[in-house]
Order: sequence, then C-alpha cells, then structure tokens
Amino acid sequence: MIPMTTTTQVTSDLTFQVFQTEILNDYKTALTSRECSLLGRREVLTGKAKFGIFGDGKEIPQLAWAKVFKNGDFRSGYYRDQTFMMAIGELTIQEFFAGLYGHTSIEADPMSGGRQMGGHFGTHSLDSNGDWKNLMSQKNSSADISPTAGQMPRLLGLAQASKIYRNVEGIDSTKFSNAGYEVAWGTIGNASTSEGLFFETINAAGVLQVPMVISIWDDEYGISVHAKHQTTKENISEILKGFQRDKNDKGYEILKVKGWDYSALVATYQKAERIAREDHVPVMIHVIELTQPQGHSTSGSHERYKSKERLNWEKEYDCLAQMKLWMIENNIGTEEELDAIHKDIKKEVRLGKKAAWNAFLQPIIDEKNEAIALIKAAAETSANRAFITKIINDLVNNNEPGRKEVISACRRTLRYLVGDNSDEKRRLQDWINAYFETVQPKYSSHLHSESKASAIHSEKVEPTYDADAQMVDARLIIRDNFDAIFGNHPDTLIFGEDSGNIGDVNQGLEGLQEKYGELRVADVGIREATILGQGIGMAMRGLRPIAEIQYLDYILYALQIMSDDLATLHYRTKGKQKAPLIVRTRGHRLEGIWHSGSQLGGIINLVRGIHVLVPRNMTKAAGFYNTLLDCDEPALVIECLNGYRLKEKMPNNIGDFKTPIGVVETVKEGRDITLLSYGSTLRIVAQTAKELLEVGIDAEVIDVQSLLPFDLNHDIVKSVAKTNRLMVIDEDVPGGASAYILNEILVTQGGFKHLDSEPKTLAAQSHRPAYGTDGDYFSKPSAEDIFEAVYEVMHEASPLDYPKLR
Ligand SMILES: Cc1ncc(C[n+]2csc(CCOP(=O)(O)OP(=O)(O)O)c2C)c(N)n1
Ligand SMILES: [Mg+2]
Repeated sequence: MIPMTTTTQVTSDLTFQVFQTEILNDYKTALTSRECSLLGRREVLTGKAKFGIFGDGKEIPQLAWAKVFKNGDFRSGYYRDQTFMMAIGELTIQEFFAGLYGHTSIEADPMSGGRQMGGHFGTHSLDSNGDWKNLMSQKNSSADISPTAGQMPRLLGLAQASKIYRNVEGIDSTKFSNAGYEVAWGTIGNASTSEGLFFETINAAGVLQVPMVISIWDDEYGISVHAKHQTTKENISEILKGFQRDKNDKGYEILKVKGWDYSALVATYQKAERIAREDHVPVMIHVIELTQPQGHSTSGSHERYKSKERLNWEKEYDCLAQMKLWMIENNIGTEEELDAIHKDIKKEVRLGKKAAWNAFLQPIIDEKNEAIALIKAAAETSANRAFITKIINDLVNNNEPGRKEVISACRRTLRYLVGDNSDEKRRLQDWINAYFETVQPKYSSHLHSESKASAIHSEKVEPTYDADAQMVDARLIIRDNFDAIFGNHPDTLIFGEDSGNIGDVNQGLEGLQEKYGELRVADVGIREATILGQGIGMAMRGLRPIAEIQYLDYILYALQIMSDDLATLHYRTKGKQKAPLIVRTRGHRLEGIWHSGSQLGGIINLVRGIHVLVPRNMTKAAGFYNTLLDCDEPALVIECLNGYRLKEKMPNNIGDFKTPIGVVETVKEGRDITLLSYGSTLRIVAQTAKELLEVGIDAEVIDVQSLLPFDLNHDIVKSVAKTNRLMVIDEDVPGGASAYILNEILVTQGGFKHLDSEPKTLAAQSHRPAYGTDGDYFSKPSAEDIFEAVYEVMHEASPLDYPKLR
C-alpha cells in the first residue's frame, strides 16, 4: 500500500523497504520509458524509423494507473501510453523499438506486427486459432487507432460489458468477467477532448453508469494549438462540473490532480478504481500540468510555438524531475543512487534498441543476399550484364535495405532479362513469386477472420414451412427470429434508438424488452457513433451485441468509427483482437435527401473488413442474423424499410434457417440478359423481368444479397457466360455500388470475355433523392427506367426484333 501523502509515517523498516522498492521500480519504469522516447526520436531523425510519437512527459500518472489496473480490465487509450504498457508488463524495450521500426512479426512487435506506427498499443485477446484467450488472466488493452478521440466510443462498450456481466444472468463469463468487477480505463489528450466523440461518450457513460475511468492527459497543447483555442475556460474538468454526481443525482466522480505529483496520483487512482470497480460509477481524472519534453512528435519541434517561459516551466515540472526530487526528499534514494540507476537504464535501453534493430534487419539482409546471388547468376548469362551490375551494386552497397529495395531490384532486373531464356532467369522469377507469397501476407493478412468461424465457411440452411404456413407481415418473421436468438444465445443483446420500449420503429422487436429485460433489449440516446462503439467494446469482451442504427442515412455519424475502428481491428492486430459486432439498420428506397437509404458505394468502400449484407426480404435478413451468430466477424445488415409490411410466408424453423454470406441467388432464370440488383430495388427488377417477358425478353435476375464479400463462388459470371449481356441496377449514385459490382464481374470474374453487348449500369441521379413518390420516381431507377434500359440493350443487339421504343 502506497502512502497517501509524503508525510505518512513509515512504521517499520520492512514497510519502508517494500515501499522504497516499489517506488524505485516505478522510477525505473519511468526512466526506461523516457529513454526509449529519447532514443526513439533519434532513430527517426537518423532514418532508421519512419515516424515517432512518444510518451515522454506523461510517465508518472501512468505508473499510478498501472498499480490499480487488474487482470480482466481493459485499456482504450492513445499514443502517449507507453509507460503504462511497460508498467503492466505488456511492452518491453525491444518490443518498443520493434514497433518503431515496423517489424512484421507479431512476436517481435506484439502491438500490431508492424502494421501500425509505433505508439499504438494493444494486447492479444485471441490465440493462434482465433479463439478467445482467458481475458481474466491477463491485462488487456484494446488496439489503438490514430484519429483523436476515436478510442472513446469503444471505451464505453468495454465498460458496459462489465455492467452486462454483473446484471444479466445465464452468460458464460469465465474468460471475460468476474461479476462485472472489471474497469475500462480510457486516456485522451486535452486537445482531443474538443472532439464530439469525447462529449458524446462522456454523456453516454454518465447515463449508463458504467465502470469507466477516463484520464485526460493535459499538457495545454494539441500539437501547436494552445488550450485557449481548444477548451472553454481552458479547463475541461471545470466545464464538465455539471456531470459531477451528488446526493440526488447520479453522474461522474470528477477528480483533478497534478501530473508530476507521484503520491497524489497514486491516491487519486486508488480512489478512482474503487468507485468505478465497486460501484459502477464513471470517473474522470483531469491530470494537469503535464509536459512534452520533445514536443509533439518527430515531425516538428515545440520551440517553434512554445514561449521561453513555458519551455523553462516544462523543464522544471517535467514529471520525472519532480519525482526524483520527491524521492530524494523522502529518502527513497540519494541523487547519486538515482543517477546511477539512470545510467544503467540508459545502457539497457541502448542494448534493447540494438537487439530490436538486429532482429528487424537480419531477415531482410538474408533476403538481400539471396536476391543478390540470384541476380548475379542471371546477369552472367545476359547481354544486359552492364545494366544489371548497377542494380547489383546499389543493393550490395545498401547495408540497411528495406524489403522494398530487395524486391524492386529483382523485379527491375527481370526487365533486362526479357529476351533471355536461362535457368538462372527462371530461378529469379520463381524466387520473386515465392517472395510475394511469403511476404505479402505479412502486410495483408487478417483483414477478415482466418478461423474456422469465418463467414466464408457459412452454409445455407433453408427456411422450411408447414403445409398451411401463413402469409404474415414480414416484420413478424424478424421479430420471432430475434425472440429465438435472445432465447438461444444469452450473450446476445440489442440496443438502439427506440429499440427497447416500443420494440423498434417497425416493431421488429415488439414485446422483447418485456421478455428479456431492459439491458438486453435497450433504448439508447440519439448518438450513433457511440452506439457503434458500445457494440465494438462489448464484442471485444466476448458478448454478441447487435447495435441498431435507426436508418441507413444516419449511419454516417457512425461511419468513421466503423471505418477506422471496427473494420480495421482484426487487420491492425494481425488477428489478435476481434469484435464480432452485428450492426442492424434499415434502408433502401426511402424518400428524401436525408432518407435516401442507398449510399452503398460510399459505405462499402470505407468498411472493408466488415461484411455488408443487403437482404431483399425479412426471411433473408433473419437468416443472415442466424448465420452471423455462428461467425466471428463484424457485419452490417440493411433491412428493407419498405418490406416490413409486405407479406412473407412464416417459416417453421425460426432461429435455425441461415442465409449464407457471399452467395448470390438467382431469383429468375433467363437467357437474354443478366440483371443484377439487391435490396428493395431487386424486387422492382424481378417484377420488371416479368413484364419484359411480355415483349419476348427473357432476363435472368440475380440477387447479389451480399456486397461484401461478393459472390465468392463466382456464380454471376456463369450467368453472363450464358446470356452474354449484363446490367447492374441499383439506387445508389452513378459510379457507386453499381460500379463496384461491375468491376467484380468484368475484372475479378473475367466477365468481359463473355459479353456480346456493352455492359450497363443503371443507377439513381447524382443528387440525393427528392421527397415523395414523384421525387423517388424521378430520382431513382423506376420500373419503366429498368424496362426501357434493358429493352435498349436488346434493341442495339437486334433492332429488327426490338424496334425502337422511344
Ligand atoms: C481526427 C484527427 N485529427 C487530427 C489528427 C492529428 N493529430 C494527432 S495528435 C493531435 C493533437 C492531439 O493533442 P492532445 O489530444 O492534446 O494530445 P497530446 O498529443 O497533447 O498528448 C493532432 C491534431 C488526428 N490524429 N486525428
Ligand atoms: Mg495535449
């Protein structure tokens, strides 16, 4: 136990020794971290690493935080937290430098296997099979992202998971929770509290009363921009005072502490921990008077924007300097002893750096040597020897090459060998091909799950029907299916605007809150970004959340979090973290500028890493939910808003039938032209295909169903090979999702070979749709537009059979 103040009496030698050892260990950790920062900057300035952003000036509060961070807890922070990661034993000196260099081995750089720049931290939640490790026997950090405040929405979910585990019965929580006694700890820079995501998260956590502790590292600056441009009154805890809880109202506990005052920090973090862990009350710790000894990052110098007075103050109040003074004052060590420790640490950091550099470089040197031998051999038999010799010399003289230099030398050599036909050339070609096979995955693997629960292994289970099955309002199929899901999977829960009490705006959840409780079928505030974050955080702690975004158009508020956080999570951790979150929304064929429901091109191009599913009816949608619960990947499911009241036959295997992911469905066979669409527009296309039959045009209609992943079996090209004509129809802007689909078929699937007519897309107008039925008619492809566009293709192919229509 650390004394609360510097004046606490030490009662025995033994107590003092324990106390002294612990403080000295802390000091060593802080010094190690600082020396890493200093040396790290030099590595960047001498060209060994690309970019550096470090934790100097923020060391001491992180020691205090690490003391109260327990197994099972989670961190969601930002790039200043290296001292904390070291203090909890999750970042060694060598790993720090491996991250700085971008070492592609996940063993060498456990944070991201070289995928993220240094300073982006994370721990491993998954084993090598992609299965959950026991998160209760380790300290956990969710993987950082660079957008400032982007860590906040996820933090909310990490905290809320504890609340769910504490209050919902029947969930197997062995690996994830002990009765919800885990705290989610966030960090954010003072300037980043200007972001909307910060305020949205703070409010939501206050409403939800979750065990979240947010530390604000306040150094008065955000790069060069002073607090006076960032924060009203230049004081974030002052302006957030209204969140402080009191006798009558729940809220936050707000604490303020100086970032260089070791003993006060220790006391503050102990207090924060107790309040959050025991009582599930969110806590905000405003840590003031922090510094940035080396400035913001390796990209600039702070002398340009800080006054002399400020720079002098920062020197004096450098938290390490202040800790040292305090230690001397309290007889923890003499100046000489502390200096000797510092000297040892400097040496240790230099050694660790060297080991990291050698481990990073050696495999590339081996590859370089192999490449040189092969290029040399090929050069000897080539007439272009002189040119190739230059390439060889450049590579030989490069003592610290990257993989880029190695492989580009080989590839450029091939150009000089183009007329040769030697075994040496073939060996070089084979080596290049093999190189890509082994090296490319180092940079590109794990965008999606590579486990046995990957969605690409999903299999179809057909809905089955009683002989006298009723045609019902389709929303009842969705509702009954969710009922089955919540009944069968205690770890599932859904939350969204109007999802709880009224059972969502289309009553797809009617009556389910009463049945499953307010925590599992929940209303939330209007705050799309943190709805998403809530889902991400809970999914990272073993739950199966379904985050509901009321309408597709409003997903734009959450799109940044989907794109930056959810979509990259598995990739940026090289498969060491996952968030199998289901995002439920409704869209398609809505009417009006902000009710268009169709911005799919924008979405699919920003969320690679998330599956995007566009079922044409509620049975298909329900089948997707059932499939997704067997999988370990995130997905967005867009239900058809105009489909809830259409009639569908009620299956008798609700909860069990499954729509496979990445598989198209042919809804009408035909021989003249392949028509592709999805969602609500598919229904118009299918209807139009019937009308086209009346003029002798037999169209094949295919429902894409799954935009990401797209037609894994390449079934569409088989259809094009039969019909030799192709049209993609959707309600997105021109060049949106229809262009993506066309590229998939013509380029990826090689469909161009089979075409007898120009391939076509039919999309909406470039502007957002105008309001009302007529607005829709003149904004999005109508049945007549589709009919005429298809007819025109047939007219061009055979004008006599299909005379001009207009
Ligand atoms: C959304 C976004 N905008 C801008 C940036 C560039 N940027 C990186 S750090 C930073 C300043 C952050 O300052 P603060 O939150 O006070 O943290 P500090 O670095 O001072 O610890 C900015 C503007 C970014 N990463 N993300
Ligand atoms: Mg700052």
